Amino acid sequence: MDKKLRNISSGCRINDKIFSKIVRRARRHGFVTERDIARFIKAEFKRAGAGPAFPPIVAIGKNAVDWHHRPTNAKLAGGGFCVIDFGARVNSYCSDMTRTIHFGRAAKSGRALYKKVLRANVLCTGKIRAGIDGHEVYMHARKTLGKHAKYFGHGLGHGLKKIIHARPRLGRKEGHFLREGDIVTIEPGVYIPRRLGIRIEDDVLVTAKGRKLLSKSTKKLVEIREKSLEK
Ligand SMILES: [Mn+2]
Repeated sequence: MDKKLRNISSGCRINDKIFSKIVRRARRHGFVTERDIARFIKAEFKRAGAGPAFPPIVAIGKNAVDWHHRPTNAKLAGGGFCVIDFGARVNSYCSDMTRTIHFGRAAKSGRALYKKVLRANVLCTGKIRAGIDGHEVYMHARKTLGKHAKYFGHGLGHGLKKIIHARPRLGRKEGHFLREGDIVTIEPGVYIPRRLGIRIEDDVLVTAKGRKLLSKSTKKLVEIREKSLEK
């Protein structure tokens, strides 16, 4: 296995472990604000002997409309969808994962929207293979999102190397052909102004025959119940 794959795979494993710890702690009401989760992620990177590939993004409710949101003291409880975007850096190599969880019970409409983003994530990942143009996969995401494509304002993904936003790009520009051994992100998102943001991002290895998913965290919608509703 080459150095890049070894280190990014190890970053992905660290991300998976951290995400499951976040969910466990959130269920015990161990986080009050966005910053609490961001702080936890950074501490966990350190524990794992890794660093951050970029400053973690934690964005609750309408804060997630800005997909580069910096964590604030905004309260999480009952705040709706929360985008958590982070990646471990291992021996300089960057990994990158996003999960969106829900604080409080999700409404039917929110759940449907989440499913739509998840569908784009899964279907686009299924299109990854050596030789395909990243732009084609990006266009497939737009098609899958249908009427919500207008709320998907960023690229579908990017290469991962020692820099976080590397080539090839899966976006508006044509001619970014994927090659065997590339590791790319697949990160469709929907951002409804003044309301919410949802993004689901995995790291995917391009293989000769297709692809291998390196991010293994669950993509089933996680809902964090409110304290007052517990018996
Ligand atoms: Mn990314």
